[in-house]
Amino acid sequence: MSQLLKIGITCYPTLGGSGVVATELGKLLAEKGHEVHFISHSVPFRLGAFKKNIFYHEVEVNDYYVFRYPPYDLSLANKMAQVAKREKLDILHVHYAVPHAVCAFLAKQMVGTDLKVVTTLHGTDITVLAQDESLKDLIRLAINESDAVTSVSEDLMRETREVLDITRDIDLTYNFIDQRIYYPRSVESLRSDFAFPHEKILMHISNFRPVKRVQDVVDIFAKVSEQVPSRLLFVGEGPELPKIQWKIKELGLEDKVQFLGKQDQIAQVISTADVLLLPSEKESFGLVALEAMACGVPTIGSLAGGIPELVTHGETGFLAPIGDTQAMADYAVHLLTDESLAKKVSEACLIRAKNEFSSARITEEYEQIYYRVLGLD
Ligand code: GMT
Repeated sequence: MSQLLKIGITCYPTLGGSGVVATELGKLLAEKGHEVHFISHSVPFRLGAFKKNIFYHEVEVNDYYVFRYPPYDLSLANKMAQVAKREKLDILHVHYAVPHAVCAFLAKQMVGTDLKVVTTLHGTDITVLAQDESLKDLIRLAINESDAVTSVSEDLMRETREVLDITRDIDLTYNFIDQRIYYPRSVESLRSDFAFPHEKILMHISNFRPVKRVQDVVDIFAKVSEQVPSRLLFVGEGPELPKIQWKIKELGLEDKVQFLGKQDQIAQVISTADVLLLPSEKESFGLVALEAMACGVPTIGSLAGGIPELVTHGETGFLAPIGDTQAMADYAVHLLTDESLAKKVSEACLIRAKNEFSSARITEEYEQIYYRVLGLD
């Protein structure tokens, strides 16, 4: 048996794909016998029930009156160092360069070089923050000083090198799904709550940030619903939501569109859909498309970021240039009106999710990285 490790994990613990990936990874590592210590400002939302080998350390922020902004990052760095020393951590695995890799860098200065830092890049830290001159040099330092850096897609890796002028090795570790949670299931009764049997369901799940181009989702649906009896379900909440609600009203689509808000049981919700729409402007990976894929639901989306590394055009979904809502609508009509094509694509989705993005495979890839930086490989 490989050596069991003590691993600290820091992520954004609230909603978001990076928090999901970090938390699910921690749970899987704990199942394999490693000791996992989450260090964050609140309990990661996907942590679930109390489990063996999982610990949580809360970062308390000093709100002293001279501070204009409470120094969360400094408190986090200090907490990382304290936990690392007390628990004798081998690894600090941080998700997001800003501020987490920077805090880990500081923690390592306090603890010593035996503590190894692994940084996983998820997207926004590079595609948005690294473009900001006020943060760029700091992000470059945190990445260069990490003992290993992983990226969730080749596209993000390329962009990291380009934007930050970084030449160091970066490991590719795709997002993954736990197949005990994401699998195709019969949801006929749930489905009948949202659509008549002859209608198709299109779905969009996101945090409704401008980068998700949710208005394109509405445009695609407006075109599809002219040709195919269908419904559109929105899952999630975020800044663009009011604009979208207004647009739906303006187009007279209210009867065909429902907003489900934030949902916990994403696997069940996705299983009600015939197709997922993901027309993002930027998407380093697109975890939601993988979750759909594992449930046998294909994605129609944009050729943005890492999406083409996940969705194989013509096999497990269909992709078009960013903003080309006509092409995306045409693909949707094609898929939704050809039953044998839909069945073939759905089956291809299940195979691809299982073969390429299983939790067992990706967890092992992360473990290999930990062993490598510790000199245990
Ligand atoms: O998509 C978001 O806005 C959330 C963001 C996050 O911080 O969790 O997601 C990013 O990380 C996910 C997990 O690696 C990826 O699947 C998403 O593609 C990525 N989002 C963007 O690149 C916009």
